[in-house]
Amino acid sequence: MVALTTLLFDVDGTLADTERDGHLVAFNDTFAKYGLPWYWSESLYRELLMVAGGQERIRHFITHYRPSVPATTDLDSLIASLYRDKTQRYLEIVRQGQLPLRPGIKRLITAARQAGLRLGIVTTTSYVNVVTLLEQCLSPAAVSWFEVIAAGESVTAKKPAAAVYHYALAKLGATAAECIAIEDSAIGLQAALGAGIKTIITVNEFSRHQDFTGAILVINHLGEPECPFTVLKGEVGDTRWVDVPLLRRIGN
Ligand code: XBP
Ligand code: MG
Repeated sequence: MVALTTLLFDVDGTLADTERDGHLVAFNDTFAKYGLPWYWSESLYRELLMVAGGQERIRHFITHYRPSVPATTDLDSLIASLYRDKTQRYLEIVRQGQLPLRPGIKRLITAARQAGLRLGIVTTTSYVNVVTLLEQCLSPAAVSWFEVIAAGESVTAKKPAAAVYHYALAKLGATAAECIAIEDSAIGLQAALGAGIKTIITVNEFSRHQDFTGAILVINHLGEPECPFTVLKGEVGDTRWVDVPLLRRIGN
């Protein structure tokens, strides 16, 4: 039996519900700014979220949904430029404080630090997006609480590839067996499982109907004493929110 030493947090959909009120708004505002007749509805975005990474998602949209694209446009530079502007728009939204942390995130991170657990971030989004969200929502010092921030730029193959989790483990000098990942999506789960890491899923509006086979626990959120979680899959006894004792118990 290997003792739990490390918690690895996904970002989008896990730390905060960033997709609908953050990334999706930023994508659509950017399309409008460029005069493109593209609009991603929430139901379309649910499908597009199966492709991780903003640039990859835009490219997938162009290839599979065949929207009108200016005839003279070099696709690679259009995508790169859209992504740059979309990131600026997203950062504005984060800085305006419009994306609160999900239930239990602040409490669990605080408790994990007090218990001496190591913390890491493993995400598909960019480093600047992570840092801005952590500083805005958690604490101006929060970046220093995480020993590794494995982000979109850290690896070539994004989730569901396991590369970003392998990258985080290597940076930490940790084994998969001593970690638990907290994710919100099937592609995040596949990435963590691909690296051999036990994974808890906190579902959200975009991911709740996905396949979470292989997760050690599936819940609606991490829970708070005044707002307990609902267990969708897994066994937690009498526990009503994710705390360090529960993690130690189910992590073995
Ligand atoms: C979620 C993603 C990202 C975001 C958009 O990442 O797949 O692509 O939707 O951010 P995770 P970017 O759940 O791994 O945190 O546009 O910066 O990619
Ligand atoms: Mg996610």
